[in-house]
Amino acid sequence: MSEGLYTTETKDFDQTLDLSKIKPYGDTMNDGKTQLSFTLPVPPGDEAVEAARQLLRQMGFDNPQIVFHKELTKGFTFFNCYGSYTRSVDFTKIKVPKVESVKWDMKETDYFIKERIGRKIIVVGASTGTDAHTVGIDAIMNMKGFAGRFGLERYDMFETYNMGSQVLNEEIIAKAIETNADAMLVSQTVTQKDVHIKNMVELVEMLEAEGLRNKLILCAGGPRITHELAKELGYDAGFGMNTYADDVASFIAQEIERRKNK
Ligand code: B12
Repeated sequence: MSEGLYTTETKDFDQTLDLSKIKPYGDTMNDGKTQLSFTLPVPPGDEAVEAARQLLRQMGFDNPQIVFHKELTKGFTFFNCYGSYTRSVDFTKIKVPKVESVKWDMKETDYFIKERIGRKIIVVGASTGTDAHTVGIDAIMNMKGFAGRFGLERYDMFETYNMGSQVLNEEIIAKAIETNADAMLVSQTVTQKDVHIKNMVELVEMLEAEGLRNKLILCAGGPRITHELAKELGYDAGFGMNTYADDVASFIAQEIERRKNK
């Protein structure tokens, strides 16, 4: 066996990591290798594959490969593709607004609330508007929690009211008034036609009209919610995917303390 042909040494590969120019990693650094899929509104065939290839080139991919395609329904073709992405982003310049609080676990948060606030924090939550997705709000609020982290119901120092899904803004506001809530948790999963924005803005307007906005800590969450978006829409904080009750519990406890000291 000739030396070198089967060598596993990596010295020939590009190993340069320049954070000011990052691009997708496939097999080796800076190769730009990316997998993507999309559908075109044309029937399958050579012309469809060529159209997909040309689109990939226009998107900035070198060596575009269509590795799979299949008719989805009459007149529509689905593609799986690979290509080497040619552009890059400057990772050192990226700034993402984040919720400003120290993340504690359940025991630490309970201890802080007991010591510094001296009473239970009351929270109402729901998946609002027409949104029927309950898994996200349950992950945050229910006893069992999510991925090995308990939800707010499990905390000694939170009193929680999870109203479920498809709850109208009027209903969650009424519950906040009835329970004298400190915080309101709104979950929004469906974002088609920006329905979440309309719904979230309407809630803020209704709270302002009731003179309640400044009395409540208002948090939004969901797979497409960012802290930046939530702040823009008039919320105190926004939480996206991979959030745990720990994140929002720490934030609420610390925000109550901050407001006390204002
Ligand atoms: C399960 C599911 C359903 C179930 C919901 C059952 C239930 N009881 O919840 C059913 C079948 C009912 C359903 C229906 C629909 N669904 Co659906 N569904 C899903 C699915 C597969 C999983 C969602 C989920 O449970 N995720 C797991 C949880 C744990 O994640 P999460 O919600 O992101 O929550 C986390 C964070 O976001 C955050 N979080 C969430 N909320 C909150 C709130 C606060 C305050 C905080 C702090 C944090 C927080 O914390 C959570 C834990 O980390 C997704 C696809 C996917 N794989 O994600 C589609 C998906 C969400 N559904 C979708 C759609 C389009 C629909 C329908 C419109 C389909 C239809 N045409 O009928 C309907 C809508 C019904 C309605 N009126 O809302 C789209 C949404 C697209 C969009 N961006 O708008 C998705 C993305 C599927 C897709 N790719 O098209 N769906």
